Amino acid sequence: MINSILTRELGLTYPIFQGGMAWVSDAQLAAAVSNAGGLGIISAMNLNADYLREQIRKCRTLTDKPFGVNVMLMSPFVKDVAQVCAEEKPAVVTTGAGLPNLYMKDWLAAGIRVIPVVPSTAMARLVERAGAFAVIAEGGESGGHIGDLSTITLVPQVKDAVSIPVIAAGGIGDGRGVAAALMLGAEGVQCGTVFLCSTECTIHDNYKQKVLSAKDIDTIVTGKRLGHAVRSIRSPFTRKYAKLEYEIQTTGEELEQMGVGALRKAALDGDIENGCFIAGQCSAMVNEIRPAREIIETMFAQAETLLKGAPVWVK
Ligand code: TUI
Repeated sequence: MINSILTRELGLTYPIFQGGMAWVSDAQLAAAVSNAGGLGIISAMNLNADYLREQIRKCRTLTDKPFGVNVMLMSPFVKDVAQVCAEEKPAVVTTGAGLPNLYMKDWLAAGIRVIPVVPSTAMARLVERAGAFAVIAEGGESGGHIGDLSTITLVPQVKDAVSIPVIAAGGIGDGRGVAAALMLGAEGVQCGTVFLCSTECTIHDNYKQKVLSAKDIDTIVTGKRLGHAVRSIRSPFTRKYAKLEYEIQTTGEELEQMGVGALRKAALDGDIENGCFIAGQCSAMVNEIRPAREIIETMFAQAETLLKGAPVWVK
């Protein structure tokens, strides 16, 4: 077994979080991951407080294990969603796409472990001072909104910058990634892409097929011009978007407008033409649809074998 402060403190069997993915991470997926011994996470995405409350309550009917909520800080409903977290008290709140400090006091007062995603050492230090239980150091291999650094450079630097636990995210697609993350100093991992193709994930089958057929160089980053770099699988949407993004006459509003609803179209409708199929660089490492439990168990069995074999390198 691979234990860490995260398994002990959060009551997990495996130190793995399932990323909070907009239009993907619902109560069903979160409960499946939590039941398998990881930490399932419900995404509050950019929907309202009622949606989140309903998903939290649904998750409680599906698992008696701890789970978390991811608050996307750019959501128009962020204040209400933060309030629902303080009321419903999930074991963990993770945050993304911004600074969570405004809400942390309320969450901490509710006894919630706050674990922000940080793209830099400066932000890691900031949230540590504000009372974060741990940080998720997410490298640019991830799907979705990404920072500039890669996982291999970010994780050790964040580890040196703070004394709270570090969870590595970005590009972790199998047990080799898990073992590497631990060697970089992380106490656990967060994975998103691998769970897109879990049996329990409710996204449209076209989305799963996009991930299953993706090759190593099939993801692309768009949105840099707006200051929101987003990694997704190459598609008619990314081709249109990338073309417009580099045309000088395109306005910021036009680009913003084009992105509206694109995640929903991918996840709910499986809209190959207009959907934005967010996924990370490890998409090509995902080759079958399997239950979340099997994904986690094979990943950690492989990591354990690798770590046990590590003395071979030392004379
Ligand atoms: O948040 C994510 N991934 C996401 S959010 C999302 S929805 C969205 N759609 C369009 C544009 C932007 C968001 C899709 N995928 N991952 C966690 C994450 N957080 N990655 C990077 C960050 C981050 C970036 C900047 C965290 C803090 C931060 O602070 C900068 C600041 O000054 O706010």
